[in-house]
Amino acid sequence: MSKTVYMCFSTDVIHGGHTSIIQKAAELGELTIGLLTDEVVASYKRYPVLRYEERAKLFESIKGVSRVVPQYTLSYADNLRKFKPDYVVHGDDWKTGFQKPIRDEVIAVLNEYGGQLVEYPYTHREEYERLERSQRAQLAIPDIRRGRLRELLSMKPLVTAIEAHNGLTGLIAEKTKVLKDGKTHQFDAMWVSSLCDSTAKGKPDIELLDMSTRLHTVDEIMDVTTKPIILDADTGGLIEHFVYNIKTIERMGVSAVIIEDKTGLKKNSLFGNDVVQTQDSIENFCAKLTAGKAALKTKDFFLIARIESLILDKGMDDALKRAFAYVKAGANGIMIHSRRKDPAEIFEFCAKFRATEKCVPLVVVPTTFNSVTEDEFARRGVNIVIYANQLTRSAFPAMKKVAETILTHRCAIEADEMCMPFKEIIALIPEDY
Ligand code: SPV
Ligand code: MG
Repeated sequence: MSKTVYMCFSTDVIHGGHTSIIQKAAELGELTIGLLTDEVVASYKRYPVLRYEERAKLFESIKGVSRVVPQYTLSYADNLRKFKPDYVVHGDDWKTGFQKPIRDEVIAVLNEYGGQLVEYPYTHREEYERLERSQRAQLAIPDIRRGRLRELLSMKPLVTAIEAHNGLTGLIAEKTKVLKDGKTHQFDAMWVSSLCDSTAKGKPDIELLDMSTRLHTVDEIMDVTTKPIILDADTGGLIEHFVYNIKTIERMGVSAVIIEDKTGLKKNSLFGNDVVQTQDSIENFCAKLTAGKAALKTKDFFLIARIESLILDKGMDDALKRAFAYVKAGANGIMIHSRRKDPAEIFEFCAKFRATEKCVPLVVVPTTFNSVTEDEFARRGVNIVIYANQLTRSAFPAMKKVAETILTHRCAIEADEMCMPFKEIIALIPEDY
């Protein structure tokens, strides 16, 4: 009986190195390609420029490939137990580094039934690296970046975003990746927070930074990243100004803007009723949403309405009434905010909103109700989780402690163990685009 062979691929750029290892694998027996699904590729590497169906066609057309099947996790385990191939073929580059635990698991699963791992020397191709860089550069183009949030929402039950307020925090949002239980995790998107943008500039979060300054921050982040951006546009300002600003924001390649239903000198929501805050009328805020929607030029962009009723103790009924009115006025999504540690009111809102609105994306910012896991939010119908300020809140005490340590010792060596070598920091920074 002929032998069977299994290989896994994620790539949307096929080069000679791929085809030659495929030929060698096909000589060992009937070759199945496990192709990582779009969701896995996006969490493992970068968002795929070609979607699964197109990548599958590419692989099916290569001589020696007998079939292509989806691989739903970075871990091979499920597919190996299902297909029980005699051989798994891979380049020898995964013996160390990020993929080593995946390799270890492949060997363990093959041992369960007597399969064998066959490794060939990895061929480093400069041409591939160049193509890969150009694919990444494509992802940063405004017209391509903008639509990615919508694509991610259609691909995954829950999309995550982390705050970025400059190029460096943008790079952390772009590049941070962890491997856990055979899965890779990355943030899907970035949140350009008014609170953190203002704080980074030493200013209060009272809509003091003008739109040009905020968009300069967005531009700085866009310059070095590819992930989609959700912009916190505070109240959106006057309707007459908002209709111009939203067009600029959309044209820049931002994927979503969130505006909150407050008026006047807005204060940060986490202050709640400790400061004077006024909520907009439903009529006026609906008019702002409708006017904003009318100004848009693409179908990719999300205008998301943020409800402050729970922040301002106006009650659940008010929050729900507003949510339904805002959707009717044209909002493409709803953000519900709360400053309680207990997530009960958020969960109640989600259940009641979802009972009527099955598809409208629901956004939460779990700064205070931070014990809730992403899986739990997804089960309750949430689509976007925003980690709105954690990078600023972690960097600030670290910087303060180092400044105090240097002042205390009047020498820098004691602070050294708290500092990362600059060599490691600049490893994040792209050398070319
Ligand atoms: C921000 O990050 O600026 C926000 C979210 O608006 S919050 O600070 O929780 O109001
Ligand atoms: Mg804000």
